[in-house]
This record gives sequence, structure tokens and C-alpha cells, in this order.
Amino acid sequence: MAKIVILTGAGISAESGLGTFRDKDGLWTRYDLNDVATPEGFARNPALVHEFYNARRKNCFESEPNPAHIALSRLENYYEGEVLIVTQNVDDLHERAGSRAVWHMHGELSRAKCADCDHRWSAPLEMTPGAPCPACNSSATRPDIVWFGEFPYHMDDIWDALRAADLFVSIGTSGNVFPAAAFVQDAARAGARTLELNLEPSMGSHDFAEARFGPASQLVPHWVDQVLGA
Ligand code: BV8
Repeated sequence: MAKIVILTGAGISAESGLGTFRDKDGLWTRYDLNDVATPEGFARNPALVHEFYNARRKNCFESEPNPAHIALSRLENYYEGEVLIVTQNVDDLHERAGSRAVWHMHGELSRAKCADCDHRWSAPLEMTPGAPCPACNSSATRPDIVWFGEFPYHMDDIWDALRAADLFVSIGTSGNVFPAAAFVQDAARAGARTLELNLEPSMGSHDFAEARFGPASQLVPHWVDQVLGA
């Protein structure tokens, strides 16, 4: 049975109103990545990091999935093979669009975790520094997000999925962040066809057998229609 592995990045949620990182007014132009997306930054100023993620959690809560998220859910429901979404995004728009096989390799805005006992729970809309862990009462609580220098989630399963993929599709990512940016090479080496759907060429465009450029809300539904023979 054919297997499609789809990597998504901030670009698929851009038309839902969630900011991207490296576009002209992206998040990394307003916040210093080292202050809000590294363990060192969190140790230095947890209040700033919680402010950053509280704002994004609120933004996410007020946003809606767009036609690109909805098309991927349709693909999972009607494609006769397997569809897996590996997302770098920490929003829940894939799930709210109806996708079920979604792996968040960089964590999730909706989750919190304890750095002492590793307990995880549903994050409140506003997290505050030192709020106690519901399991061990430690104050070492944080957003359940994978920061730079931390090991992404599901890596072994992701590499297995890339090795077994017949088609690898990358949607809405600039190809700046590793190890996700190398997935196209991992998949191609294992014999998968590769397709990039992005607003503009990413850092890794040359690694893709085919690339289409435009807004995800137009490209993705059109591609899904083609795959489903609609
Ligand atoms: C790690 C937190 C050890 C969540 C994020 C080589 C190998 C391994 C690691 C490294 C390496 N080289 C360097 C590293 C270290 C580092 C890294 O990659 N640094 C970069 C800056 C050079 N990587 C790490 O630290 C990772 N951990 O390496 O562990 C290890 C070693 C080996 C193997 C395994 C593990 C941890 C990385 C995770 C960091 N956390 N964020 C959050 O706050 O959200 S990264 C951050 O960037 C987000 O997660 C985001 O998802 C991710 C990628 O960004 P994009 O999604 O691509 O967003 P961007 O704005 O860049 O691009 C948007 C794209 O969309 C653009 O192309 C644009 O054109 C397009 N677009 C815009 N609008 C639309 C659109 N497309 C379609 N339609 C539209 N409408």
C-alpha cells in the first residue's frame, strides 16, 4: 500500500493568521530566537518565554484551519494508502481540520511539561513561571516545545517512515531548521518521489524532484484533488 509522508512548516498556517518565522515580518524579526526558543533563554528569562508562547497560544486559539489543512484531512480520509503528517508546527490546526496521523516533532502549544519529572499535561491558555507541576509539584514547568539544541520528538519513527515512504511532500517550510530540512534527502535516498509545495523556493528546493510555488491554500487542495483523481 502506498505511503505518503508530508512535512509541514509555518507556511501552511500562514493563511490562518499564524505568523511564520523568517518571512519579512516573521516572529524571528520581532523576537530574538535565542531569548525565546532555547533552554538558555528560558533559564535567563522564563517570563519572556511564557509571554511569547502565551501570545502564540492565544493567536492559535483564535485562528481556524485553512483550505490547506482541510485538504490534507480529506487526503487522509479518502486516499487508499497511508498518509502521515510530520509537522514542525506547534499549533493544532491539522487536528482541528480532522487529520489524525499527526506527529509534532517540535512539540505543541497546547501541552506543558515538567522538566523534573517529565509529566505532560494540557497547558492553560496563559502559563506563568514556576507554576507547580500537577504530578510532582516542582516549579520546573515549561511549554512542551522543542527548542534549539533540544532533540526533536518521534525522530526514530520519523526516520523509519521516511525510509518506507513512496512519496515525500514538504509544505510551507523554508528548509532552514534541521533535522527536518534533511528529510527530503533521507526520503530520496530511500527511493521516495519528492515534491515541494511552498510560496517560494526553500533552502532545499534543489533536492526535490518537483516543486510548485504559490499559497498553500491553493496549491494543496489542487494537489490533493490530483492524488485522489477528483
Ligand atoms: C537538534 C520551537 C540534535 C517551536 C523551533 C544539523 C543537524 C541537526 C541539527 C542542526 C544541524 N545544523 C544546525 C542544527 C541545530 C538547529 C538548527 O537547525 N539550527 C538552524 C537555525 C541552523 N536544530 C536544532 O537545534 C534542533 N535540534 O538539532 O537536536 C539533533 C541532531 C541530529 C539529529 C537530530 C537531533 C531543534 C530544532 C527545533 C527548534 N524549535 N521552534 C516554536 O516556537 O514554534 S524551530 C522553528 O523553525 C519552528 O519549529 C518552525 O516550525 C521551524 C522551521 O521554520 P519553518 O516552519 O520553515 O518556518 P519559516 O518561517 O522558516 O518558513 C516559512 C516558509 O513558508 C517559507 O519558506 C515561506 O516561503 C513559506 N510560506 C509563507 N507563507 C506561505 C508559505 N508557503 C505556502 N503558503 C503560504 N501562504
